[in-house]
Amino acid sequence: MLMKRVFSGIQPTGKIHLGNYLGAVKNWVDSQGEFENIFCIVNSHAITTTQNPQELREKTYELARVLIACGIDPKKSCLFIQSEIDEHAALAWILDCNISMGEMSRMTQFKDKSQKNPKNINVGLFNYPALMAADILLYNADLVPVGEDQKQHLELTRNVAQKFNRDFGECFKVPEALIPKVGARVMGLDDPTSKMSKSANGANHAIFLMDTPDEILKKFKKATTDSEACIRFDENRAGVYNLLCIYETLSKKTRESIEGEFVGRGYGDLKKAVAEIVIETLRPMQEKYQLLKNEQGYIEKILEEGRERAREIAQKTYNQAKTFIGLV
Ligand code: ATP
Ligand code: LTN
Repeated sequence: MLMKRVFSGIQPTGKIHLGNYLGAVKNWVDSQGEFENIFCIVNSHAITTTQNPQELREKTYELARVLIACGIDPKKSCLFIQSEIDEHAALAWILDCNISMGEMSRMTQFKDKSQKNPKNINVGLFNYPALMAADILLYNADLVPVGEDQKQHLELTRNVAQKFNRDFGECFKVPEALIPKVGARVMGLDDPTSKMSKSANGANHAIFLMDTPDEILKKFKKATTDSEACIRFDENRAGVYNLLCIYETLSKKTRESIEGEFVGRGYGDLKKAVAEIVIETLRPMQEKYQLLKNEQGYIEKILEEGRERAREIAQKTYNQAKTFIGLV
């Protein structure tokens, strides 16, 4: 039987954080044996917000190194850089012409990001979901493992694929989102009402995967909680709920047993326990990351092989789409 194909992407916009890991990357790593995997560093998406060119180049390779350190195995998964395959931007144009302004205007990420950065509201930011749809559809992905925030973009991807297939013939596979039951929406430690994000500013907002144990402990100690004393999974108490969910995902314990563990204990104990499990989870990745730093040319080689494999698939789908629509 043919393996299902997974495709997912991550932006090299900043340091990768615990939300990226629990919402997406952990699931990419865990399911490597089960699926055929294609993972993409989406640097063309990154330029929808202002980037320093030299830093963007560096962050792209740095992210590849972090992903390998997290457990992406180049023997099992294809890893490549989006801008190296021209077909992404080219298919996005074809999709643009098949997505209505109404549907695109409903995307909430555009509204959030343009509010956060009113000085650079560009057409690419508005159009971002069409490029994301192109990423996915080029590779005939069955499944797309992402965090909760990407659900709406996946719906748009499915809609445009279905519309294209209806109007021009069966060209695209209609993909499904794969959203984890826990960890799909890790919130900022300083503000548990907004999702942990690479582009947020607060010093105490996110746990980065390469943070030292000291930094991790300090950040958790300062995490916003509330004035109630009892430690329970209660979505209305966002700060404590966020800490408990992180603990739940990493400890793999049930909610009942976690609540039992913290009966009669205070927030200080909870914060310490969460910090410890995060530190222990990240330790082997941090060690591997340091080792990879010394392996000259290793990441470059993985990305080169990834590019060749990705190109083969992408060209085929793109040429098919061009034929269907009458461009060849
Ligand atoms: P930015 O905030 O700069 O837009 P980001 O932190 O959302 O960036 P992306 O590269 O856009 O990071 O996302 C990579 C993956 O991580 C996506 O699948 C996304 O759904 C997931 N993800 C991002 N933030 C979180 C979060 N706080 N909780 C769970 N998953 C998340
Ligand atoms: N839009 C996503 C990143 C992304 C992606 C993709 C995820 C770009 N292309 C394709 C899955 C599949 C984000 O902002 N997190």
